[in-house]
Amino acid sequence: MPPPTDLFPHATGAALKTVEAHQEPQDLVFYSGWFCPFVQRSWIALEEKGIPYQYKEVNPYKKEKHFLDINPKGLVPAVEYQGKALYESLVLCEFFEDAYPTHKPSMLPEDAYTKAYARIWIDYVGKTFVPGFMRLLMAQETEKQDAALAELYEVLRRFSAQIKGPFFLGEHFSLVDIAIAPWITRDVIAAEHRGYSREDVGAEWKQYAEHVETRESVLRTKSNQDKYAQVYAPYLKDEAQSEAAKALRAGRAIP
Ligand SMILES: N[C@@H](CCC(=O)N[C@@H](CS)C(=O)NCC(=O)O)C(=O)O
Repeated sequence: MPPPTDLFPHATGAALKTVEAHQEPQDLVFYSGWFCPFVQRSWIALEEKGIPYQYKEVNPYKKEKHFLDINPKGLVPAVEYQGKALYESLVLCEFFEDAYPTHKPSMLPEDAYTKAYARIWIDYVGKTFVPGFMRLLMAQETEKQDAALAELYEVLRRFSAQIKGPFFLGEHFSLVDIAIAPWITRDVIAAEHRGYSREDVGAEWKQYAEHVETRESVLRTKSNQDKYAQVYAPYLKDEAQSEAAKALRAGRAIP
């Protein structure tokens, strides 16, 4: 199965309009892959804050020298800010906060306790939810799929029990919501192929997911659903060759 960017080389739908609106050179160059949920996190943050950026589509699977010079891990998202390179989706989101303090709203709470609390749940999304979601898609035998689904429901129920509503921390759309939003956008794949349903997680989760997926910044960074389906096809057959898929298969943390 070819990597996603060979299947389809650029964003579609609402995300394409956003790409087209961000072609002018800027201090911040955003190296993106339209299909990537980690990219979508940083992209949502840029859109929320109205930060000027130049969008550049790269194929991270090609590991071209120019891109490896920017991110030695060879993964999107990455940025060049005034000629200096940075990467890692959540690090980038926090960098946007620090480098553009006048661009509101802030994605992290002011209060020190609440900020640390938010980071606990951001960490939970990255270390517990995202691998759980991928394991569910990659599971092949029925028993393994059932076990992965039951585990994902538990993971999401623990998260849901903390949702204040409409967003995780209440009225304030924050980095916790951004951290998980791309997988809410893509959970239809798990629904169509692995028996997942938002209702089965619980009413809080379903309502929360609806608030997050209809947030303007989430919609503006979303490509057409049929294109995501193509991207996930190799995961569903456990044939994906991304660094994340290889790490999960080997029982390692995703890079
Ligand atoms: N931990 C990284 C993960 C980024 C990541 O895995 N990006 C994928 C696309 S979704 C990638 O660039 N894959 C290329 C590869 O696996 O070779 C982050 O949060 O930015």
